[in-house]
Amino acid sequence: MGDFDLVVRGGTLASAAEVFEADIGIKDGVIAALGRNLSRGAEEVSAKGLIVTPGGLDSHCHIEEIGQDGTVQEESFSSGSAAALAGGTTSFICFLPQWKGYSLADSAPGYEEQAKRSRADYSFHQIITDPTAEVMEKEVPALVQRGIRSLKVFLTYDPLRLTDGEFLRVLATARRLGAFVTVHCENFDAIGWRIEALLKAGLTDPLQHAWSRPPVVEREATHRAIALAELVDQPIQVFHVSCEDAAAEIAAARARGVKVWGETCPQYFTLSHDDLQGADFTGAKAVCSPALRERSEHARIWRRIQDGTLDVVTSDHCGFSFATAKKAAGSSAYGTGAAAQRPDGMPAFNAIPNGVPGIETRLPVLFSEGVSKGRIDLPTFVKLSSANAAKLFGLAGRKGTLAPGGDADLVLWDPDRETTIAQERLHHAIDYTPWEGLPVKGWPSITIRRGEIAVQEGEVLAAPGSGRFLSRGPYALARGSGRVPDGFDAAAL
Ligand code: DUC
Ligand code: ZN
Ligand code: ZN
Repeated sequence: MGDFDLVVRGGTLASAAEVFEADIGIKDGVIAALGRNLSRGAEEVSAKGLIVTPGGLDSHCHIEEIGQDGTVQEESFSSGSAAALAGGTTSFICFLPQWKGYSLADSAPGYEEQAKRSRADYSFHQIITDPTAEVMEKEVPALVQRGIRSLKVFLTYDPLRLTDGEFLRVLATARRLGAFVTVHCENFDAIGWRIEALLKAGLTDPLQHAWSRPPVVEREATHRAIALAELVDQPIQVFHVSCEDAAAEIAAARARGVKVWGETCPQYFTLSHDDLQGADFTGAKAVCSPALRERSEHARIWRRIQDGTLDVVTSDHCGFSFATAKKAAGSSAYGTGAAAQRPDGMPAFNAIPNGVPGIETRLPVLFSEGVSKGRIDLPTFVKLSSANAAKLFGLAGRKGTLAPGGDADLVLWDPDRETTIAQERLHHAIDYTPWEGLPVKGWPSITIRRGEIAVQEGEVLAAPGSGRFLSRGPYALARGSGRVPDGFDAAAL
């Protein structure tokens, strides 16, 4: 018997800090040693000519989510996690729903049981849509005790959105408990007003989804979310930043010392209004919120990635197929308004469920557009794909790391493999990818999850149920800075 269960030998390792040559010795699912010429393992994998990064952590994806209207997003934990692993993501954080008018316990019963089918490790953000005293004073503290330490709020979508008063209540509770808060920032009333006018003008195409929520709508809500978080002194992450307007709000607040972080997604630096204008209603495939922007916005998003304002890239993966959801006047919470029909029988833009599938393509697109095109270096890729999310969500030291003691989640990248993204080769359960035909350079050859080969050359070997729930303990980053206006800490009462 060797010292190790598995040795990954001869690769170029990329961590969030450096790039170096070493073997990786793995024991009991954990990285046990790094070094040259490690002794033999019971199993050996050659990484010669490959780049080895920590496994991806997708800290924002919607999997098998059950809506208040009874609809279930089409991606199951089994299919979604197979797709994640095939694309180099070994763990993810998805959402526990709260239905308005329901306790947390009574919302989407059985959801946590379903998650046990995952092949990748997983955790949850708890969505709060109805912050009653019972929920905030009893259920959320119990949830945090169970290791679910992040809350998600929406400032738009009916029936998900919170008023400012409700949002403040969530922020104050999170601060008392040392939980983290993530926010979808768009102005609900502004969007509703624009939708009404667009429909009145007979403008119903998928492109008008973007017209209904231009950057100013996102900027306003981002500014407001940050201001309220600053008032409470509660750390937040602004989800899916799509434009410079919103990113600039985050950068300005960070410069003042506010604990705010910004996330973006591959759709915001690769897709644009052009994709919303596909023939035969295929523009619906690219409907997501915040909406896609003009192509000229991409360079600005890259600049904000490069300057660290946007320091996490997630998929915001959504399980809405073109045939069954996007074209079918989707009955989903992630749409805005009744299904006004068009003469061609397709739904008006406001009734198309919002969201794109991207859990499998997130890292290959980021690697290709970022590393292969020279926009970011390998340590930055690691920060964006796993290490920064691990810090923000209380998984540092366990995920997103190559250091001994961390989980042996690894991706062996072939940096020279050139291919095009094709639906027929993906593992997700959705019937399209918005990146169909995109040429990419760099692809995961092998994904290792906690020391086991989970995917080899596109073949998923990890079984449903082999993923583990990631319970998260207290951590400093989720704590307030101690700065409150006038020294009066209203959240402490
Ligand atoms: N945006 C999407 O595009 N889909 C799901 C939720 C969201 O905020
Ligand atoms: Zn969102
Ligand atoms: Zn989302």
